[in-house]
Amino acid sequence: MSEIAKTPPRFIASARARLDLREPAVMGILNVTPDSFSDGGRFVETERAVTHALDMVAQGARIIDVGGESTRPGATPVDADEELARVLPVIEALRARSDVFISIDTVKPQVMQAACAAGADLINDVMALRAPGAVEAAARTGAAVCLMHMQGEPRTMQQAPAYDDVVTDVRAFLDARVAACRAAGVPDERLCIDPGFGFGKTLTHNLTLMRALDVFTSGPLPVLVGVSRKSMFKQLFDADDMPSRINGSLAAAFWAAQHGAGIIRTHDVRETTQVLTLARALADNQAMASSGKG
Ligand code: 8Y7
Repeated sequence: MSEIAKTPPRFIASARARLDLREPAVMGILNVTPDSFSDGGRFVETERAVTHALDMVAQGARIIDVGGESTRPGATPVDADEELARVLPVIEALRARSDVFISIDTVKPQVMQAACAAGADLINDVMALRAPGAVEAAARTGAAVCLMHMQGEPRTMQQAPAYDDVVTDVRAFLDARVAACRAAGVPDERLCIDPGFGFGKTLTHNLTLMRALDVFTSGPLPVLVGVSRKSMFKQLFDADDMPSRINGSLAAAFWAAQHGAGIIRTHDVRETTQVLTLARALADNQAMASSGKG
């Protein structure tokens, strides 16, 4: 591979801000689905979420991904009003207290629009803007967009995932969604792509995509990789404990960084930041020397 092809795109931009991706950015996951153990109400939940977000920023996150609807298989769908009631106060409060790049994890055009008006910079859509009106809504916001591949829908996607060739199929899907965005007037500097690990994929599909990550990172758009704590590690290790899942996630994050990923989505920001620090130190010993650690 040529040096040029090995150099992934250097940034992603919203109308408000530009995020430098010459070093991979850590995206911290912020779930704001109601906590059944909390009786403090929405205000308390908002404060707790913002505190967690600011902790993740202090630990190295450069993007916070705010999600108000679980995409786990079997999760209960929520309507747009409820989703907005969960995420908007968090986005507003976080934007008031931090300059961090804020991502909104949603598939609903109405939520995209309101979240971006409240200060979100990136629309992270596991449906890749396939909901009616989503491409147009995203184009209007001026926000960046992450287009993720998913086969099927969350409720049933793990029942019998099947591909002719998983790498070619996922690549073709993402190319088509990128084309739809370009046609709606979204410039490339606002786009990134994601093979969607675990979304309608067997363990073998996930491993095949990870092995072939260069197919995605050698293109013109930044690549987001999300493997944090996913059940692929439970299966691979035949172990059902959280430390095993985190170990797998961190090792996969290292692989992803070595293969040109621009954004790593994770629950474990401090640990993932350390992994990226190691990847950086191995890639360029000048970084260590100039940081005074050499
Ligand atoms: C991903 C994601 C989830 C991912 C992107 C989980 C919202 C499931 N996974 N978004 N969302 N990529 N872009 O286990 O892999 O975190 S939710």
